[in-house]
Amino acid sequence: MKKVVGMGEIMIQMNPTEKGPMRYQHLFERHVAGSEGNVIIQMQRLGIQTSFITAVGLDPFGEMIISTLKSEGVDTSFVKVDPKHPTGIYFVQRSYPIPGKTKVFYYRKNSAASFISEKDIDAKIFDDVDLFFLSGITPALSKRCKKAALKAIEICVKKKIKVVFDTNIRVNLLKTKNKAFEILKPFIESAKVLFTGVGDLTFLFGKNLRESISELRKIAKNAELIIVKKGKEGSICFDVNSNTYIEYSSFPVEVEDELGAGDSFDGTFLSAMLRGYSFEKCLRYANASGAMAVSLKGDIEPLPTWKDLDLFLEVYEKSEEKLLR
Ligand code: KDG
Repeated sequence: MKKVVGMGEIMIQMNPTEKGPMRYQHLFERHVAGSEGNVIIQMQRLGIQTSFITAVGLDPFGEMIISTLKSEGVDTSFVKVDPKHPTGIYFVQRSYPIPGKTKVFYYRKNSAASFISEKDIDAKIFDDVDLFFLSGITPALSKRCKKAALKAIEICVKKKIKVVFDTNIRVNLLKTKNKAFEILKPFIESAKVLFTGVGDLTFLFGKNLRESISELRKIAKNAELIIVKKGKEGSICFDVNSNTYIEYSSFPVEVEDELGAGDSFDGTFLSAMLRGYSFEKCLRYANASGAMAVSLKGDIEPLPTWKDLDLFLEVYEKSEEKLLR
């Protein structure tokens, strides 16, 4: 069985029962979410053996995160409980001021995860591992986190483990384009598989899509695959070895909460890739997964199994008879 390790911050997500401005929200649902954790849970759900490096506070929220990871089957041996710093929390505002778009309010400064340091990264975490996943959020959390993430990458390079990186820009943490380049560059350079999105490319390069991808390629010296998520416009996979672009269109669905779509996309693409599927098939499954993620609240709850994905694709691409009870 393939083994994958992820690293990042998982938080408590407070998602209001209603869409609209935060100032009028009274009732909230409590979820557990965090970009890299979402990717890892998606992969675990698709039959990959996973493990996650993170830190949570010594508080009930940290307990919720650990029990969620455990209940999903993710190995929590490398989750640190930090008695000095709290678990991060964030609030979600759906469909306001832009219909269909989600805005977030973070309470994550000095969170336990932002105190992950090099000493938390032990080479034995990576024994028999096939792939390591992290995103631009982790090194942006703090200088300590960046050093820890670089140490993890160094170990992976030595052990010939495939490094997968998603640029995953959070302006809230990276602030400016220059800071984003400074923090993300070494990770983009080391990645064998690189995920990004149209928003990230525009933020970094401010050019049209093809030009931005070729700018990114100049930095991504080790990348074999560059995958660009285009939301409603579908996705593109650039296969560096054969110099080919593969495109796949999206599946139109009603958007309830767009958070987590990119993560379910990544987790599904990687799981399909580890099964040896063609890049076209990887994109087809990943686009389906992203569509399923935006149609429900919460990041983890909508993450599909292979059976869910196959049913979704059959109904979307063929007929509704499969839905008969
Ligand atoms: O990808 C969804 C994430 O944005 C969300 O769960 C919170 O990890 C998060 C972040 O840093 O924005």
